[in-house]
Amino acid sequence: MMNRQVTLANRPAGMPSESDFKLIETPVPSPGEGQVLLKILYLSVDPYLRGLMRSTHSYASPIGIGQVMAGGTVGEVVESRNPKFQPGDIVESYSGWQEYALSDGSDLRKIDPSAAPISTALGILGMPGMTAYFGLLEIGQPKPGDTVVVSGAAGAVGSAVGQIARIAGCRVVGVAGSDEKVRYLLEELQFDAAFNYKKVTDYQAKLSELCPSGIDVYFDNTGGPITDAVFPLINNRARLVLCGQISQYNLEKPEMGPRLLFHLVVKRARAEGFLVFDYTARYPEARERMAKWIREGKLKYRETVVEGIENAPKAFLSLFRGENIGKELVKVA
Ligand code: NAP
Ligand code: FER
Repeated sequence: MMNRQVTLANRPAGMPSESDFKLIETPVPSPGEGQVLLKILYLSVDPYLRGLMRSTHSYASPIGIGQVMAGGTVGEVVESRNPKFQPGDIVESYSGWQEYALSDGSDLRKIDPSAAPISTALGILGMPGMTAYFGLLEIGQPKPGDTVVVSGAAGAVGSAVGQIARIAGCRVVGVAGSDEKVRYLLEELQFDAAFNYKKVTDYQAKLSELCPSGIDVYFDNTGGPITDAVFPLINNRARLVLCGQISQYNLEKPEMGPRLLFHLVVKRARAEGFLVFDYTARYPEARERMAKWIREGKLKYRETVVEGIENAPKAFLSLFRGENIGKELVKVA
C-alpha cells in the first residue's frame, strides 16, 4: 500500500505556487513497538506554514526541501502497538500533508466524534479557535460596550473573534475581502458592521463612519493598510492584539508604511503580540466554553473543504487569495 505525501520542492520567493510542492508516493510504514499507524482524515492548511517554507529559523524549524509539509491533522488509528490507543480511535496530531503517518502517541489527542464533527478539532475547537479565544479575551480584554474591530474577519480566527466579542457584549466591526464575506458577517454572524476592503479605497474614513465611538480593541490578522487605518481611530487605553500579518507573509522585503506608533503614546494604548501555543495548558477550559457556545447557537463556524491530498497546495494558496470562508481544510479520506 502506498502513502501519498506532499513535500516542499522549492523555497518560494513571494507568493508561492503549486510548483513549489511535489506529490510523492512512499510505502505505508509499519508501526514499531509503542507506535500507532494513523490514516489521516483531515489536514489543516494555515498561514503560518508560509513562514516554515523559509530557510530562516522561526518558532518552529523550517521545513526542509524534500520534506513532507507540516500541519495539523485529524486521523484514525488503523494499527496500534501502543496500549493507550485502539484501532478506530480518532486523534488530533501534527502529521503533515500525507495520507498515513506513524506516531509514538506522545503527540496525540483523542477526539470524541460524538461531541462535535471531527474536523472542528482543526478549526473552531482547534488551534484557530483557541487563537481567537485567548487572543481576544486575554490580550484584548474586551469590556461590554467596547468597539472591537477585527481584520481577516471572515477567516477561521477572525470569524470566531467577532462572535466572542459579541458574546462579551461588544460592538463588532469586521473587515473582509468580498461582498459575500461581508454578507456572511452581517447576516449569519451578527456583526454590527463590516466592509469589503477590496471595494473601499479610504479605509480610515470607512472605519471612522462604522466606529462613531472610536476603537477600543483591534484584533489584527492582516497588518498592512487596514491596520494603518486603525491607529488614528483608537481610543484611550485601546488594546491592539497582534495575531497575524498575512498581508506581509509573501513579501521579500518589509513594506514601508506610515509611522504610527505615536498614536499609542498619546492614547496610552497597548499593542501586544501573542502566540496561541503559550496557552496550551488552558485549551481544555476554552474548548469547553466554545463547545457550549456552539451548542447554544451563539458561536457559528464554517469550513471550506477541498478534497484529496493532491489538492493541499491549492488549498494552502487559496488562503492568500482569500478564497476561503472560515477554516480551510483538506479532506484526505
Ligand atoms: P484565515 O483568516 O482563515 O485565512 C486567511 C485570510 O486572510 C484569507 O481568507 C483572506 O481573506 C485574508 N487575506 C489574505 N491576504 C490578505 C491581504 N493581503 N490583506 C488582507 N487580508 C488578506 O486564516 P487563519 O488561520 O484564520 O489566520 C488568520 C491570521 O491569524 C493569520 O495572520 C495567521 O497568521 C494568524 N494566526 C496567528 C496565530 C498566533 O498564534 N498568533 C495563530 C493562528 C493564526 P480576505 O478575503 O478577507 O482577504
Ligand atoms: C501564525 C503566524 C506566525 C502562527 C504562528 C506564527 C500558529 C509564529 C511565527 C514565529 O514564531 O516565527 O499564524 O500560528
